[in-house]
Amino acid sequence: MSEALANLLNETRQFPPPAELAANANVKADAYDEAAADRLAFWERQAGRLTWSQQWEQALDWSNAPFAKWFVGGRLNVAYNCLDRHVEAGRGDKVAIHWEGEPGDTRTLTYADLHKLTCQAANALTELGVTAGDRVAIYLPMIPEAAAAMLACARIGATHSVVFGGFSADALTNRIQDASAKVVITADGGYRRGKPSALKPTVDEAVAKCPSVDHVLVVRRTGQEVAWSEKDHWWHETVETASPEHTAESFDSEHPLFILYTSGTTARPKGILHTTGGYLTQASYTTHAVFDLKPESDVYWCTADIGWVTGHSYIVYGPLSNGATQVMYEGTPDTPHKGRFWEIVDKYQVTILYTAPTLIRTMMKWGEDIPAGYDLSSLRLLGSVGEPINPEAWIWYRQHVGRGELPVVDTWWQTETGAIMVSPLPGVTEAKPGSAMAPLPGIVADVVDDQGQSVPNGGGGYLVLKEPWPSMLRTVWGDDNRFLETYWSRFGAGAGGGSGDWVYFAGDGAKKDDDGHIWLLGRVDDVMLVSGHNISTTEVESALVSHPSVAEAAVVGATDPTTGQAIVAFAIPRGSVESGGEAGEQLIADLRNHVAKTLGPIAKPRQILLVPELPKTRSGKIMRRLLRDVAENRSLGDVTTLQDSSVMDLIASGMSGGK
Ligand code: 6R9
Repeated sequence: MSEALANLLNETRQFPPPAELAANANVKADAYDEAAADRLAFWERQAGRLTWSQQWEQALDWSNAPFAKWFVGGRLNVAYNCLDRHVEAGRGDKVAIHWEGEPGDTRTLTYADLHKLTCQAANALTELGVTAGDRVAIYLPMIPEAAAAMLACARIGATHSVVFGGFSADALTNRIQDASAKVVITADGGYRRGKPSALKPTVDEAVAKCPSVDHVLVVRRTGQEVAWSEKDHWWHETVETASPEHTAESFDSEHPLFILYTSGTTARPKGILHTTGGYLTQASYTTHAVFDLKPESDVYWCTADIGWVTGHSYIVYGPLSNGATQVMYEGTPDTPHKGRFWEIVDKYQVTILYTAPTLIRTMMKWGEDIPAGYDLSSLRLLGSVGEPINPEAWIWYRQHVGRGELPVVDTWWQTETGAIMVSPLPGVTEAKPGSAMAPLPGIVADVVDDQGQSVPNGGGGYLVLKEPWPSMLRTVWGDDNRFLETYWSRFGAGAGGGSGDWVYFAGDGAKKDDDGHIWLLGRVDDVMLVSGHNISTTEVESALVSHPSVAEAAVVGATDPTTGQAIVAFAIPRGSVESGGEAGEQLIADLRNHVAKTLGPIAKPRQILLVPELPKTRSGKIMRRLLRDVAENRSLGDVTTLQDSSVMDLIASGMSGGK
């Protein structure tokens, strides 16, 4: 067994919440005590924030662990909770979505508008033969119809499987087949990087191999030419002509709400199954607690795509169940110019912004002059999700987007957890840049060593969850064994030992600092073993990003005859930094010394390459596996999930001249 993670980074800055936010926060410090006193009663109170047509009898049935049932016997309709109840309470005229298309076209949908569209889509799907329990695949750009399609499925009890619009025909085919989807909802195309990008041909190719699909519903977005078959129906001829009257039926709390395939940086994607009552309870509560969302006054913007879990929980179900007004944007952050995001914040007076570290680091690379050119004074809270955020990127975000005063909530969670699990509370926590801090009220997380023992403060190991939570995945679609093996067989009862308690293995490395706060250190598969020490890629990357010349960095362990593995780093210089020729050589030497000085000599990279880009998944996570291939001079593995495959050519050509 290898050593626990070496604990290298020593970040001591700490930022208390602004006094006014703290005084008016939705959730205060007593929530932790309340939840600790009686966790299930706490979650029952949060479930009570929703409207149920039938009260549950039991908060949690864990008798068949790790297969959970939450709010047993309760019945509710998710779409009713996201739409009807706001309309019925007289808030139908409130804006639900300020939509901004990439070319600059806009639409405003009130709660009444979104309710109507959802009811029409529900009627149209029913007309196409979709009934409760059927699966519907959704392959759409970021347009309001995407939210309406998801809500329409929820409304009639069909289980949706959203597939990111950038995925290939093969990826779409596999996902449709795995779930035996009956209907696909798509569009002719969407706008990306300044031009229409087709979707329908990909669906045609996939559907040809998917006999389960009876119908394809097509939204007209770009007006591109499309091939047409007898399975195809235009959304505007089917949905928009359907009756807007639809009464939402209630479903069992454990009715399957959606399947979402994990981005799977390595293996075959897993269909993560989420159900109704528990999922909505936690998605809704965390939106209220972590973003301190005030539906009367806030304008919320989550920049994720609905093809990812962040889009499910924090564009659709969390914000809408809370009655929020939000911004939805179709396109890329640099179209038509690099200030597009800040222009949108300024235009809609966004108050809460939730984005990803990859975006923040890209903005760092482009330079602070860009956000400085816009009025960002409406913002009051900033969030981050998707990867560990390097302390320097956190500070940059707070400084250049948050005027040096806004709280930043670094939210750790996964497709599998369904909702945020470890995060500061913006009105309570004295946040440390780079730390997700502490499990939210009602969540029991810990960092354990190889034997599953809780590590002391200052120690490193694996992040685990020690008690079930309402929005937990219920299984891997069609593969209970994979569910058991992947998440529950590493520690605790599932490993055949321990006290009989079930322990969820998240697959992330983590450490506890001297105060017991949690720092995420990247996927366990990415950890490096250098001269017998487990070193996290995240810490070395954060040390590199803390150098004023570096915007972004990725670090991998490459086989080394003396040290077992050696650290190889890929770094993107900041916008104005000179990095060619001698200046580049000098910068590399400086960076190696900088890492050694920050983290200690054990972490000094053997080699650093200055590169213009890094390989990322389409959800913005760095694909270290491919960089390992480059560092070890292997031919590249599967590059199909890369956002931009030409990046690897750029990096490989830099490599031949390297070292
Ligand atoms: C929500 C989402 C999950 C993996 C997760 C971890 C990484 C997400 C993070 C974070 C450090 C954070 N991750 N948030 N790592 N700090 N705040 O991203 O879901 O796409 O399933 O990815 O993302 O490695 O295990 P998903």
